[in-house]
Amino acid sequence: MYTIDLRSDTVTQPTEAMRKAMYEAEVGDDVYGEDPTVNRLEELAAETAGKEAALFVVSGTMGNLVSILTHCGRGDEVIMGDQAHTFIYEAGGVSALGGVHVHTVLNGADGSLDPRQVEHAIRADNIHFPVTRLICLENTHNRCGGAVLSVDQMASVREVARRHGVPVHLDGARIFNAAVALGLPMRDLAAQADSTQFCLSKGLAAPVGSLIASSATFIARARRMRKMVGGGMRQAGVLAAAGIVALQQMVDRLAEDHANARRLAWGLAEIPGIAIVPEAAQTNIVMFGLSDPSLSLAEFQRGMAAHGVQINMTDPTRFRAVTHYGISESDIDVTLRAARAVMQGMSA
Ligand code: TLP
Repeated sequence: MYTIDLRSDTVTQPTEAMRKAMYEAEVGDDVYGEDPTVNRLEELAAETAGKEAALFVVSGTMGNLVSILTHCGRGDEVIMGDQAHTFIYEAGGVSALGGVHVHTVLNGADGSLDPRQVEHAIRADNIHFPVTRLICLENTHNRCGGAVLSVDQMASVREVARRHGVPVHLDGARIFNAAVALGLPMRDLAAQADSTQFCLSKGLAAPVGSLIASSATFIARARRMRKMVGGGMRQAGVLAAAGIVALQQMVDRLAEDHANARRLAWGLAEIPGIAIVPEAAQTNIVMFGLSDPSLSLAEFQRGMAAHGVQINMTDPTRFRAVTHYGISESDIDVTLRAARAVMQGMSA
């Protein structure tokens, strides 16, 4: 059966151009710094992000882990949103592996952090407290429905951080979605953070990999951290080659994913029984629920799967559908017809 996989943009398949570049990639041992394709990707990533240097890592999770371990020592504290991917979905790695203490502040529904709350969370110099060493932002914000943080929203947190001498790390897994939605170069967003990680293997469709971008000294230290967590790769140029294509060819087309997400959100809003705020679909993520609390979300999910449409349940009350390179406008129309049929069946 033809399936429409809206579970995540991580399911994207490499493009023809990526496969060709992977086949042809010139490679070497990257732990010796001798893989020319990895070096080229890291230079391109640094330039794109407007930073001095960049480091290729295997995943977004490793990008955040290595960045946080580079910023923080054992017993230090990192402030992040209570809906942050790093807090919820990264297996507690920063605490388990780095002994880093996580201090959450509430995320707004728009993914933002209130700068006053962040300032309140920064610890005073007192032997009872851990030392606040880092503040993390996420843009776009996954659990807040792909919400985009504006430059001003980021800058307001940066300003507090700077006043207290605390650096900012950006989980920019989908930073290009934010940049395309805002019509800005990605570097304008990265400029609001001291370090950022961004993913190649989400909407940009590369098979593997993320980059950390920051100052040259930070990246040199992060390189050692990456080795420590087992992320030193050898002939990784075969992967980096796809990443170069991702950065060069796949950014502007994210606008199509955003248009498809809007089409899905506004279409779902017309289906009786679906609870959604369609205006909230700013990028490629659509969150929705069922308006009748007695109806089973699991049943709806199964019904959609029976029509060949896969969606994820983010929590017991919400579904997440993510548009991406493998999803066309007509797939959205099929999805909407399936949702209408499933809702009719469930309410009958
Ligand atoms: N998110 C995945 C799942 O882990 C939930 C997804 O399907 O959306 N930061 C953000 C904001 C992310 O959304 C993700 C992946 C990561 C970091 C981690 O990236 P990977 O999966 O490459 O480790």
